[in-house]
Order: sequence, then structure tokens, then C-alpha cells
Amino acid sequence: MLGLDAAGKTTILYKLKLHETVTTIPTIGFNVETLEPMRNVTFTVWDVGSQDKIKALWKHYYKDTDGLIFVVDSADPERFLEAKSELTAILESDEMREVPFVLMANKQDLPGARRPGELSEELELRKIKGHQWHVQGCCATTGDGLIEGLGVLTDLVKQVKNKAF
Ligand SMILES: Nc1nc2c(ncn2[C@@H]2O[C@H](COP(=O)(O)OP(=O)(O)O)[C@@H](O)[C@H]2O)c(=O)[nH]1
Ligand SMILES: [Mg+2]
Repeated sequence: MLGLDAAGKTTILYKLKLHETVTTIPTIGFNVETLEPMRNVTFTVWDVGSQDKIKALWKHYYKDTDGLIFVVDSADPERFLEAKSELTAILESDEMREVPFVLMANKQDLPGARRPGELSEELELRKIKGHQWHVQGCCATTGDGLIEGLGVLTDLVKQVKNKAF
């Protein structure tokens, strides 16, 4: 799970793991948790910190990734361009070839939050080649949309794997 700082990654992880809204501080390094199996699939979620210094380390987590959760603060349009270029850079990495992703359009509860469809336009997801993707609206603090997003990611990962063998 990657995304700009303050997008809501750590909040998402602990909502899924503990069913609680935790108070977060900027993540230094990473959090990793294994979630209870959903539909026979076990998720090991790496929530990798995204302050500038740590972002340089993201690439070390790409290896053996089956699916990417990319989290965006839907109510922060000033950072959409930055989010888009980070996402593009991740997907262009050799180790991320064909890895499907779900873009979590987080913070849907905030006034002015862009809807999932608008966000995919803003981030020009249609231009991305070689990756299956889906945009999921969510709210990490209530948990709305999180399970749905993981469900879609499961389907996309299975599709890619079935194609490969
Ligand atoms: N209103 C609202 N705030 C959120 C949501 N998700 C996260 N936040 C807040 O955004 C801030 C950054 O969240 P955090 O999980 O630390 O982001 P990270 O840097 O991506 O790990 C925290 O104050 C969270 O409480 C959401 O869905 N709605
Ligand atoms: Mg964090």
C-alpha cells in the first residue's frame, strides 16, 4: 500500500486490522500486518511511509507484490498531480510489471472530495498501459469501501495470475 503522506494509508491498515480508527502520526519506516482471510485470500499489507526520505525506499518493497493499493486524499486536488506522478513511477518499475492496482479514493466524507470517477479522470488512469485497475471510493475513518476495494483487488490479482499460467 503506497500513496502520498497523509493520504490515509495507516488509517486504512488499522481499520482493516483492528476495526478501529487509530490516531496516526507520520509513518517512519513501515507498518506490516496480516489480515484475517477474506474469501480464502490472506492479505499481508505493507503500509510504507511516504515522507520524502522514505519514498526513496519504496522500490525495495516492489518485489513479490501481487497487488498495489494506492491511496489518494480525494479532497486534496493540489496534490493530484504529485500523486499521479508517484503512481506512474511505481507502475513503470520492472518489478511491478502487470501488477494490478486499486486506487483508493479516500476521504470521501470530506466536503469537496472528488468522486472516484472524477479522480480517475484527474489522474488520467485510462492512459496507464499494462495494468488492470479499479478506483474505489472509501472513507478510512468509517471503513466504508475498504473491504470492497480489497475484494476487487483479489479479483484482479486472480485474473492476472490465471492469465500467467
Ligand atoms: N476525514 C477523513 N480523514 C481521514 C481519512 N483517512 C485518514 N484521515 C486522516 O488523515 C490524516 C493522515 O492519515 P494517515 O493514515 O496517517 O496517512 P498516511 O500518511 O497515508 O499513513 C490523519 O489525521 C487521519 O485521521 C478519511 O477517510 N476521512
Ligand atoms: Mg502512515
